[in-house]
Amino acid sequence: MSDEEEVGGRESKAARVERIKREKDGLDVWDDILRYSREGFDAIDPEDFERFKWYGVYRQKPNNAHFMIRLRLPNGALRAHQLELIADITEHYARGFGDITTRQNIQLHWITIEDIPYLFSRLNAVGVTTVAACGDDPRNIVGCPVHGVDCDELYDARPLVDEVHRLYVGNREYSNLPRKFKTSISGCGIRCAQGEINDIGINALWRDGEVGFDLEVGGGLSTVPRIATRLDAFLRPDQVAPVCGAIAALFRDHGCRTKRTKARMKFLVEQWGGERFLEELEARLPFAIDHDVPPRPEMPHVRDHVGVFAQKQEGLNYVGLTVRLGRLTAEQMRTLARLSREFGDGTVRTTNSQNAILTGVPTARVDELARQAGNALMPADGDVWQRTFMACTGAQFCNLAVTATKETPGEPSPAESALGALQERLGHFSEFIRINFNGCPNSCGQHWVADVGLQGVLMKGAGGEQVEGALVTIGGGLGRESGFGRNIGCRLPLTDVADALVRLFSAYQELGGEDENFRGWALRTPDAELAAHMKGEAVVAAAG
Ligand code: SRM
Ligand code: SF4
Repeated sequence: MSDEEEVGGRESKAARVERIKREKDGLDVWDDILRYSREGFDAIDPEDFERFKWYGVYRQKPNNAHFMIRLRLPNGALRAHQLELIADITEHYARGFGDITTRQNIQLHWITIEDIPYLFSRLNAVGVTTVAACGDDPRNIVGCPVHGVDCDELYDARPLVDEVHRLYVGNREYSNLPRKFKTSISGCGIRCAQGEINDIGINALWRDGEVGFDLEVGGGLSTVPRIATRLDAFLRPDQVAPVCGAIAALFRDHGCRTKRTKARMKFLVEQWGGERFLEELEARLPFAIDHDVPPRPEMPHVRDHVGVFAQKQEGLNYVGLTVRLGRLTAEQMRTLARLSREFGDGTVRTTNSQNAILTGVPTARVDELARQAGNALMPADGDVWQRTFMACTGAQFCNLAVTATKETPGEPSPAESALGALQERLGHFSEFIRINFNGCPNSCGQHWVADVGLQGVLMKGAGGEQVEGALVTIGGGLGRESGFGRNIGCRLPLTDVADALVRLFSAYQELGGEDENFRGWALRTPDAELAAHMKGEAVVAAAG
């Protein structure tokens, strides 16, 4: 179905979704879910599939009566007993595995409509919700996973995340937005919550000995990536929630509702510009915004919290563990929960780079914790490849996927093969290099902001047949020298991706300057040369 205006009298996708939302709010579908759970999959009104998203329930490909459920974890915060319950559900209802997502949530697949009410009642009983995890509403709020413990933190923004979460979730003021709406709030010293690629980015910063918050709006990825526009606003902590509410309302009232591809807030910000956006925002607030905002601090290229770090609480540490491609077995979930109880403070925090962090670990116990986590294949000193290699869901379950990423039943996993090849053939790499693998251009796995981005495409194979491949983007990143990856004109069959990555990083090791990082080398190396390295072709001919 076209996303654009009515085609040949048929309802466009945007018109259909808008009508579905008008006729019955997504939040009103719960009683129907209960009914369908009794009557079975075949009884489901196809239009209610759309509304199910408001409860974090999404049809999984190939749509054979199974669903993905997205557990909404504001700030990626979990208590051990919550993760133990998720592990039980994973084992008994989700075929044994779940994924940490790029918005710090956990997703489970293979769930049936019959089981949803029971599973949700168990999750709700331990304080885990799925409401507004999907749909045209405010999605999970990402935040710094080491809030409250990190020595370099400017402000513990967790209470603010919780306040905005309470404001957003289940609130009919925001349950019919033009499209998904993403918020990032943190007091992190390295801005790991990536405000610049969210609809709202709120980050702590200093001004004359006082901490306030920086506000940026209209960031996003997908097929039209955009870095958020910074507004002249210095917010006090008590202004954060009203500002988020007012921005969501602005988007609700002014966002595009006629084309799904244009219905994100970044297009409204682009159309209005920062100045008008701020005026419109202020007109909705009961207080004046302080416009005296100091320059933005420069952020490092490395923006995660993996590894072992001393906490601000003396004698305690947080330990960031690497989770391979974000995928956890039920057993690994139980191990994380157990380790957090035995060695830490009983919390497990998920990260937007699909990893997990345990906090409150006494110094004397760090080594044993790291040993046990390593045995469970979640090493704290995970090499850079496992630490930073991210992959979206891909064709295994995703309705929009062009290619496989993490896994396709019966076939080698392209992401796993590539990660394995880098680990085995290049071994330890001291530099932080971000490789993000997506099964289509939507960029759920954030390939635009990766050093090396892989975007699933269909292409011609050696014999002229159509094969699954990856289009390569290089040089993306946030923080210092931020920018989106550039298309270097290189498409590779998925079966060649592992070798191509090894060749690319080997070339960098050989040709990069002594103090030059991969980013610097990739920026100065011509596209054709990078592509030739990846394809194993003669570099001189390609560069010439
Ligand atoms: Fe996403 C749609 C998975 C983060 C941009 N995304 C989808 C769907 C629902 C497609 C489908 O119909 O099946 C995928 C569900 C497959 C499944 O079963 O898992 C899906 N998106 C994901 C996750 C699970 C990828 C991951 O492996 O981590 C992430 C879940 C986040 C969460 O927990 O809330 C995920 N998606 C993102 C991000 C990254 C982010 O938010 O930082 C983006 C880019 C940022 C942005 O929104 O601009 C993203 N997803 C999209 C888009 C493009 C939206 C657009 O504006 O055009 C779609 C397609 C759509 O909405 O029509 C999409
Ligand atoms: Fe699906 Fe594409 Fe998102 Fe991957 S990037 S989860 S393939 S929509």
